[in-house]
Amino acid sequence: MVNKNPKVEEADESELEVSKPKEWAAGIPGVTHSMVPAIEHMGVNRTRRTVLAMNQKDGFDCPSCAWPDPHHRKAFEFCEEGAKAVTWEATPVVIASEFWAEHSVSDLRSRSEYWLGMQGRLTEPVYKPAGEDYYRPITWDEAIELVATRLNALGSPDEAAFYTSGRTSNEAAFLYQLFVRGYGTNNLPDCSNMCHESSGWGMGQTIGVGKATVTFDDFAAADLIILMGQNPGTNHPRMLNELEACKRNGGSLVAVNPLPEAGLKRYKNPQKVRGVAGKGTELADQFLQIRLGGDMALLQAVSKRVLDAEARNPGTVLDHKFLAEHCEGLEELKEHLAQLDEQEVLEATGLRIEEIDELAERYLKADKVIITWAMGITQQKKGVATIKEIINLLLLRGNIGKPGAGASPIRGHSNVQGDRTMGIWEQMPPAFMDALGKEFDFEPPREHGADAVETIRRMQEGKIKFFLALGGNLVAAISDTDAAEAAMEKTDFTAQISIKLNRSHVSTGKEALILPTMGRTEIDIQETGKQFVSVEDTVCAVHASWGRVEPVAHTLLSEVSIISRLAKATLGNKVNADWGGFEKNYDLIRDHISRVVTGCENYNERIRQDGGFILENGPRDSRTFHTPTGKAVLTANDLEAVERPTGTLILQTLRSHDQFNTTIYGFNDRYRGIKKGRHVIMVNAEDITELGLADGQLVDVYGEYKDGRERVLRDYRVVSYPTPRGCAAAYYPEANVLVPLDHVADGSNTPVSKAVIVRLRPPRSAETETAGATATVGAGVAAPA
Ligand SMILES: Nc1nc2c(c(=O)[nH]1)N[C@H]1C(S)=C(S)[C@@H](COP(=O)(O)OP(=O)(O)OC[C@H]3O[C@@H](n4cnc5c(=O)[nH]c(N)nc54)[C@H](O)[C@@H]3O)O[C@H]1N2
Ligand SMILES: Nc1nc2c(c(=O)[nH]1)N[C@H]1C(S)=C(S)[C@@H](COP(=O)(O)OP(=O)(O)OC[C@H]3O[C@@H](n4cnc5c(=O)[nH]c(N)nc54)[C@H](O)[C@@H]3O)O[C@H]1N2
Ligand code: SF4
Ligand SMILES: [Mo]
Repeated sequence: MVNKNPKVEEADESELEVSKPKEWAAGIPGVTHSMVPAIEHMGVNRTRRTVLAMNQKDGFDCPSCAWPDPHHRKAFEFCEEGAKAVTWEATPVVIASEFWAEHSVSDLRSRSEYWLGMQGRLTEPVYKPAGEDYYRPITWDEAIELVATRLNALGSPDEAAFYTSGRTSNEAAFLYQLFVRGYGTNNLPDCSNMCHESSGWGMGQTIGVGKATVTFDDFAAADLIILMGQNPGTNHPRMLNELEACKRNGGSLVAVNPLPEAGLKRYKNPQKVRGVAGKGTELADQFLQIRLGGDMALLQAVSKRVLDAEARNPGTVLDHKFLAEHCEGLEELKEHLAQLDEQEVLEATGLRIEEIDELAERYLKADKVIITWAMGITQQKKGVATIKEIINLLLLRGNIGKPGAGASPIRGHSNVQGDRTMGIWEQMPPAFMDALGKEFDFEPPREHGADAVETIRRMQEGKIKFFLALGGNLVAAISDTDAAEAAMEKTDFTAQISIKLNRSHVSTGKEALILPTMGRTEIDIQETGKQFVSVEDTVCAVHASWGRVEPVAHTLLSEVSIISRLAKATLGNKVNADWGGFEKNYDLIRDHISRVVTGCENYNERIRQDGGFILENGPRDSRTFHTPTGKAVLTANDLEAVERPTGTLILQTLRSHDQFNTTIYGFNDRYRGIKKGRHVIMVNAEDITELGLADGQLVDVYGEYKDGRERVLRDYRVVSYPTPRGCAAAYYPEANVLVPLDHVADGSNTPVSKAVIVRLRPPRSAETETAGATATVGAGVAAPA
């Protein structure tokens, strides 16, 4: 292993390069872009053992996104983004013991997220005592004892919160929630609270299950796939294979997005000769460049057209049999949509009537329709209601519970869905709690716990004093960065189980602990031999994942080991669980999962089947809807447009091509033509002119939320970009500074990261320089609010 800290160059934002956005995604450049750094960082052997084992049946599950694997695997079952994630994790560079004495926490806090992540893998537990500015290495026994002592000293279990990020395996997640509930709280915030929480509620309340109602094969079998609020070319790259397959089978694709994302337009499949040399496959047949937050209006307008078509030709348009047998609420929906104001729709969407008509015609022509979506839909104030509108549109023509059709939220983290199945949720239903209590002979707490936003609020109020994280980087991922950091610093004790350094290790409680763990790529050997873990992808397929390379250090413990030891030290005999046994043999954990988690019966046997198994899903398998009436519910939802005062813009925060959430791999957003920098705000050319700005100039970006707190991103460069008028985009996590903690989606409490009102002003840095530097900024923009 490489025991020295590499020299890491921070980005020089003044070197920003901008070129035209790309028209196509993937192809050979995608693969070479990933393989060169892989070999450079890991050498040929480690690259071969990791990248080539990725997504193979005897290998490990790609730790990046939650896109599923095909039944028949090729030799290369990965994409550029998967290779980057693996290179970042399996790098042999480790943080040496001396690092901690050389860098104070204050020094580390001045570094960028990129710099922190590039220091290499964490290998030993380190502890920062209260009042000190340095971490120092301690033993595992000391670290475990410290957590147990602090937890057992709290006045109430609800003074602690236990976060989970979606890379954690099913086995670790199951033990973690047992530990937390055994300790006595449901404060189990997770990354899903900031991600697909709106999908869970929108689907749960209408069709009784918050998961996709499609299988992998349905994509290729669909007549029409409508992709909403999603950038698959970067965030789910191998999804493009299935979109291509759908086209090849005669299906069509519609993309609804404010940005003309490369992966929505044209795809060069790196596995095919045509993809290497030719022009690739034309993807979207129709591209609707919608305004931010306009989807709910669009969906209502399309459903209204479907109902109008039925009124013109009674009995021929709706799926009457399905609606009569399986659904309720049709009359209410009809009544509600009859009132729809088309002018309001045009304003909210920014689209032309003909574009909406065309989409409705495409929908009516298709027998099998899938609608997919991701963060462009869920991270909106009306996210839950918008998802209910997706369900409305699908139900009208029976597009749920038949092959080639369905609702498909596309999950983010590779196992975020599995973690929820295992009980990582602050509001698990009573039936789960009953089964858990019975299995382990204890009384689980019944009161709902705090989600991610609520956890920060309770830290602000001094009610949550202890924080433990199983992966992730909550301080950087949650909204209102400054407030979140202050809240975290107000706590007494924070501990992070992590593989690499990040912002959450340097914005800590008074005492802080880092517990390094093994990644999914690494071979996990315990007393009874080699262990595997299991995960669930976005289409409910559960399968095994086997590490394939030597762990970067022998001091590392697996997540299962760390949690078992923490639980044993903290709980003693409070729950009837063989914590020591779990660590030695993960089959024992899976035996418990079989008995507690519905759908996971005979888990050990089924997980060993070729390719794993698919969890049951009522709507998908048998049109069974676990709602109070047993029927799927068509819902009437009131429109609410995003209001934009004059002189402001609606900002969305999104991912570049060189990052995984808060992990920054590099400074290029290749498909969008933005290179060597991240401090940019993408704005429509006409808005740039109207606001009196110049393409390429620096601005300060101010949040307009009126709660007395100043929110600003300084020295951002304006980049002219084909986004709709009035809409802008900037990269997350940096832009989280602008998202207010209280700006959350109705009904899911998810931060509204895709519609923040901002105002651009001349940069403060320029005001102190020559007057000439601000000359290009017009009064309309410069005027203070
Ligand atoms: N390489 C890579 N892969 C990842 C991740 C990563 O960071 N890097 N993150 C993972 C995670 S956790 C997640 S949740 C997923 C996220 O996957 P995405 O949801 O694709 O991620 P975002 O970058 O947030 O992109 C949001 C998309 O929605 C569009 N959009 C924004 N607002 C609206 C709107 O109002 N309406 C419509 N119709 N579109 C809108 C944006 O223009 C953009 O194309 O990706 C996962 N995969
Ligand atoms: N403004 C804005 N904010 C957002 C979003 C947005 O679009 N805009 N997106 C939201 C979404 S969709 C999500 S999912 C959240 C993401 O929130 P998180 O899941 O909290 O963040 P990540 O950046 O994925 O976490 C990365 C860290 O996880 C640790 N890690 C990586 N692999 C492992 C592992 O195998 N085990 C352990 N124990 N640790 C590991 C590493 O130390 C790494 O630094 O952010 C949300 N925040
Ligand atoms: S599509 Fe997602 S899961 Fe598949 S290899 Fe790429 S990053 Fe990994
Ligand atoms: Mo996510």
